[in-house]
Amino acid sequence: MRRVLHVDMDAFFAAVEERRHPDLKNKPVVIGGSGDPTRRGVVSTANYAAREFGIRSAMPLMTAYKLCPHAVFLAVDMEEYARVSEVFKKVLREFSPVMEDVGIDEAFLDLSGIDKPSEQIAREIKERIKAVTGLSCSIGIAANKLLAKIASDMQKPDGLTIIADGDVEGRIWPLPVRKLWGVGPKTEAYLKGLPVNTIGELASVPLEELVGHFGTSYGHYLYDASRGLDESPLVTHWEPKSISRETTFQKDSDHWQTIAGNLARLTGEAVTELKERGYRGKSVTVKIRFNDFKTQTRATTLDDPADNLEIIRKAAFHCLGKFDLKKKVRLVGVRIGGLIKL
Ligand code: TTP
Ligand code: MG
Repeated sequence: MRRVLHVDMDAFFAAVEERRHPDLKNKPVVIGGSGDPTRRGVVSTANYAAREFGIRSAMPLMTAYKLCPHAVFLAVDMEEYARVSEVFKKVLREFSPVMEDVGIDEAFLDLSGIDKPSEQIAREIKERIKAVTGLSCSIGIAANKLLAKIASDMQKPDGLTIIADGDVEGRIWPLPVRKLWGVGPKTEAYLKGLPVNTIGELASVPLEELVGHFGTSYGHYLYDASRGLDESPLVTHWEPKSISRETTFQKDSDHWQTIAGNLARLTGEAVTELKERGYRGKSVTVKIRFNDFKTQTRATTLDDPADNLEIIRKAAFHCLGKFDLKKKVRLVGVRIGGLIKL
């Protein structure tokens, strides 16, 4: 049986800012535009304290300011959010290689091949994400993407919702149609006129009628979706642009031997995968993240595409030599890029 997990980070941009600025805790925080509510711009997100004042994503900053003048308004720092996004997606890939990256703060993971109860996997993922990012997320698990995404939204924040077979009538049908992926405000308004408000009511409309209203393709989609049916596969990237390995130390280290030893091991693993998959690489990049989360990379280009361990390890050590290792290191990684198929 298929098992799909959906993760959505809680109040994502705001949570990243709260983690960086602990003094923001328990204050209403609004992220949007340049962070100046007297200037044009919309709310990207607000933390839960600010949402209590009615502040929502996509609302003009000026409106948010009127609703809660004492909220803290901050500018969008996309670079930082993208960096944290990569960190939590990396955690997901540690659990299963079949991951679909859907947005800056959400992703699907195929759990079908994992031999552990759903709840346990979800708890482990939440713990790991919390440990490496300091942030909470909400997880939904179900037989397909459609239901997993609905589930992750059901108990926000810090939620964990598992939709079992047979739960569709009891837990999905009472929800408003808008909760279905692919039902936007227009379809919602149209359905209201029928009148169809809940997913259960939608499921009671005969297929021919739906096709009459919405055409063959979308009509069939709504018919299946209202029954919790969805066979769409996870969209992953099959052709790798690069092969990489990285590790976060249990304890931050400034011990050169430890860093170099790990780099040698990771390079060995990456080269093994390179060979197994029949590639040669043209570039080698080493990544170091320091204990203040500052991340640096140093790269080198090989004379010829290679899959030889000696050559690639030498290149990796050449890169390592280009770092100024003054601070403690929390993560070291290596990436072999410029891949060509043999
Ligand atoms: P969401 O997951 O929709 O929202 P959220 O993570 O802030 O809150 P929730 O706990 O309800 O999941 O979106 C993720 C991020 O995307 C959000 O933090 C900011 C950004 N975003 C915008 O920039 N504009 C928008 O209109 C929305 C909805 C989100
Ligand atoms: Mg979110």
